[in-house]
Amino acid sequence: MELKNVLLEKDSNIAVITMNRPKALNSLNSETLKELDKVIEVLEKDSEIYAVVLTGAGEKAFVAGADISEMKDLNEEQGREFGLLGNRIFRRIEKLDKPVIAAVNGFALGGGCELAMACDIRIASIKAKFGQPEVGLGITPGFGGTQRLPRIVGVGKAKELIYTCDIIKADEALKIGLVNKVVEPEVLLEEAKAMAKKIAQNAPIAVKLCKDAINRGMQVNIDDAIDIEAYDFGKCFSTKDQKEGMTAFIERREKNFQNK
Ligand code: DAK
Repeated sequence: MELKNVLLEKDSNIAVITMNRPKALNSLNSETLKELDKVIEVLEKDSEIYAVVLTGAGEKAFVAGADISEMKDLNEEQGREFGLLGNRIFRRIEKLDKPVIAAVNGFALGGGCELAMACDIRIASIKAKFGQPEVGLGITPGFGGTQRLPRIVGVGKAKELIYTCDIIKADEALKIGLVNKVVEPEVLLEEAKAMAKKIAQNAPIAVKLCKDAINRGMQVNIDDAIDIEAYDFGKCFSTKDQKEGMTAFIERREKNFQNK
């Protein structure tokens, strides 16, 4: 598949995905969603990539939501199909076996905010703006907003943002825990890549298992969650990287992880 709306670049052990429809503020039409799906599939199979950065092309938007002009005339069945397509891809990002950092460079509205929330970590430029404007368009958030936003910022704040369609700036997003960090626009990508590189220095399988344990553990009761952690902890001892990490510590030398 030829990619034009979504770009993928690799830089040693990290990958950068760029949503690339700046004329329409990187909004998500079905073509873009299908390209994103393809890119995620490529990354799922790439054992040399340990962390991913996801950003938007241009200076204005990360992703300004689902494409309203495409959605406008959908019937009930087509609307459901569009929603299922987006949800399947966002879930695929959430379950990807490497951390994904959203570098939010501008508007992250509707499906754009939902895309950022499907990532593990969000770093925002001071120019970023977040919101779920769907009820103002006569729809509910359709790509997980009603589910992920309350899990990230708490039920009360999520309800306020979703019911009012308020658009909040990066500093407010930081205050409510929607983003991890706010930086100047010129250094956003650099900061996100630096964090990705820092993650990529650690044992990739251990990082992957942490993502799995946190994501699955947050959905179940604490006893089951601790079982998930114990199982993933045990799995580490079947890896060469666990032996390498501990041996390097004892021998006081640099570690050399191999994702094995
Ligand atoms: N869709 C399509 N085109 C968009 C767009 C969008 N979401 N956002 C912007 N654009 C296009 C504009 O139409 C314009 O195109 P031209 O007129 O130049 O051809 C170009 O991008 C530049 O936008 P503006 O001229 O409007 O730029 P401004 O700086 O004046 O305003 C803005 C920027 C971000 C405030 C404004 O563009 C805006 O309000 N955009 C819409 C934001 C929004 O409401 N986003 C949420 C979309 S709803 C579901 C599945 C999914 C969803 C729901 C249900 N199921 C089926 C279950 C998700 C829904 C959403 O995401």
